[in-house]
Amino acid sequence: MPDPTEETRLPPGQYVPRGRPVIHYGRVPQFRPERWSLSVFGATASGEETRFSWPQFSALPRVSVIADFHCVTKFSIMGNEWGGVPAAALLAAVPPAPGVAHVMIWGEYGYSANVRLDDFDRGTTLFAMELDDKPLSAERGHPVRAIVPHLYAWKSVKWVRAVEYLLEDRRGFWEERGYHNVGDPWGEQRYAYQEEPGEGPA
Ligand SMILES: Nc1nc2c(c(=O)[nH]1)N[C@H]1C(S)=C(S)[C@@H](COP(=O)(O)O)O[C@H]1N2
Ligand SMILES: [Mo]
Repeated sequence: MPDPTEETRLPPGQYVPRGRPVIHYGRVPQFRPERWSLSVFGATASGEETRFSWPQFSALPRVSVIADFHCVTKFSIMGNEWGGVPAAALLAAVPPAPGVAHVMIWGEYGYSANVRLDDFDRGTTLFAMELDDKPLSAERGHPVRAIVPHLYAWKSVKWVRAVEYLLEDRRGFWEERGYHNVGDPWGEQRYAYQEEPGEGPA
């Protein structure tokens, strides 16, 4: 049944396609649990890096979030149910140092996206392991992908392997290639040339 609220939930310039595209740059990595880890490094409160093994990461608290998904190429996938570890649980397990206002989310093969700590530390930002009650498929980011649903989907890094706490903001993969540093779909913050003072790294 069509959902009548979808139209009002759609940010400007977006449309709902048929089907659900899969988009990423480069290859789909293979998951080897015994070799996998997720590191939290950079400006941590302790000064130390924390590395979660697969069993350790899997044991963190879980949430379920229903959210829409907006790609800067203008398609939106509405009403996804993501299950996984809330970003807040990672921040609680590994507190950032005072002064951290941005984080870099790192995927396999060097893909990265920077987000403001305020955007990371939202109830709806999570490290998803399930989509619509099924484990994520390999091409959608298995075993763990970031979901930052209120920002354009290039920030929702698949195959996450690290989170870096930043004392100074730095551009990630697409942000270095001309995309907006913040990426709010409601403000149509698509490209870097639209950035206002203070929205990008100094
Ligand atoms: N590691 C990684 N994550 C990524 C990308 C990528 O190239 N590499 N592309 C991003 C972009 S631009 C989009 S639109 C979404 C697509 O997610 P989907 O394949 O589940 O639709 O993944 C994002 N996460
Ligand atoms: Mo995208």
